[in-house]
Amino acid sequence: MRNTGSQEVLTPETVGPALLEDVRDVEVIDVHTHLLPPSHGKLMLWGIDELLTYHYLVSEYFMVAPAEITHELFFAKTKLEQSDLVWQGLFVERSPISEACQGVITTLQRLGLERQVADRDLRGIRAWFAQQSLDEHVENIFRLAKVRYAVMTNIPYVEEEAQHWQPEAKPVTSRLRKALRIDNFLKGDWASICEALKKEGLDETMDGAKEYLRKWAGIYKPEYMMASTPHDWRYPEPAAAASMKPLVKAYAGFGASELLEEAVVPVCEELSLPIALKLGAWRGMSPDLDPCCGGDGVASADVASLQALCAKFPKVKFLVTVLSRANQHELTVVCQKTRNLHLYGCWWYCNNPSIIEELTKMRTEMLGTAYTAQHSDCRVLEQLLYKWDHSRQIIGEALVICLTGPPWICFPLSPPCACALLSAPSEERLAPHSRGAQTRLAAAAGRLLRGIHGPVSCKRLRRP
Ligand code: RAT
Ligand code: ZN
Repeated sequence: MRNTGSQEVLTPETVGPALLEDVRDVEVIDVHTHLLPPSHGKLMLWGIDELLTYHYLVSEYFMVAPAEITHELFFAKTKLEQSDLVWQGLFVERSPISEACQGVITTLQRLGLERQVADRDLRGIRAWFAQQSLDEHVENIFRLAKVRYAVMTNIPYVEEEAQHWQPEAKPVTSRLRKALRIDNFLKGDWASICEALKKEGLDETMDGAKEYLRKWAGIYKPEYMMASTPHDWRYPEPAAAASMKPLVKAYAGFGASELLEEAVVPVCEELSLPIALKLGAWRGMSPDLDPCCGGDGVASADVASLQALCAKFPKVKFLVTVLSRANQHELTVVCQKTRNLHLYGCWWYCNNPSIIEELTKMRTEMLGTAYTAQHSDCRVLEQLLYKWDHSRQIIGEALVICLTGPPWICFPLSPPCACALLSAPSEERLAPHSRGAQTRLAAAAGRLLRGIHGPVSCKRLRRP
């Protein structure tokens, strides 16, 4: 990366290439993934067969699969057989041009497997992966992708996962940090929360729920608590749920707003943890694809609910990303007005080059560098390579346009730096509002601005 401390003067001609180089080379922090460490055994997904059976690709495969390949038939097959089918359908019989297909190609190229790709030699590709020693391979991928560390998604009430954390926590590489995922709280799913409480020997009460969150925060030491909200999530909840008769309520338990206000928020305040929300996934829209995690669709979310939540709890830091392109502009405005809200990433169906480009330009125009441009959402280790390569290219190009496009010309006074949007340390980006995060964020923004625009803020001059 270029030395941001030097006084090199950039001109309108040199600022573009310098910025592209910075964005390409900066070591990023990946604030949301589904990666898990090698010590978690089969939960850690890696290798060509996991890459080919990524749910984006399986969903795409069913668009072109022969009619006799039903969902039932496909999901009854072994991973290897599924991967063969996807390879044949999307990479051999057709040109792999979708973003998810291109991703596999970029990944294999980055691993030096161009020849095998050109020959459509899946066997050769499998043989290469089989030779890798896992711990070294993990390190190699993070190094090649220039990712300093990635935040995992850790779900305490999924038994398969929990067994790796208690009674004893397995070792976790320093390349991975933790996030405590609690979708069932934001969903108001009291029945499943009670099941989890029972398993832990805790009271099935609000106090028990708080104790549960404290306990798992103690085990994970997470960067934040997080949840993807139901597509029709509202805060506060519509009156009907809130005004249930006491008897019905005793049976139904607590609603999403109550759980948020009386358990999640107090524990996050107590532990100085931010709350990361993902809005707009329509779970189970196509249940046939649920076995591969591909059954979810997108819905426009209620951004006003998010704004109401942030206003009600000004001491809590909220992080947010939305799935629907239709929500993006409204959300950006809300972020600009809401000091305890931080926008991150182009999520899932928005993680496509055309949308990343559009969102990066809009966000930079409206927020400057006060947002986190991207997260990868990787499920399979090697996806770090393509998700970051592709995003870096598009984000870099979008920033060049923001900095040099008409009708303004920008004269940065020292070399640009991409840290702002891709790698502000989580201590600054994720710091809870209540612990002086404003100062830290302001300082970070200042540094980032210094990075991009030089020690003196950028001079904007009208084109003559
Ligand atoms: O992008 C994905 O892989 C989705 O299936 C979801 O996991 C989503 O990212 C989420 O975190 O809910
Ligand atoms: Zn995710």
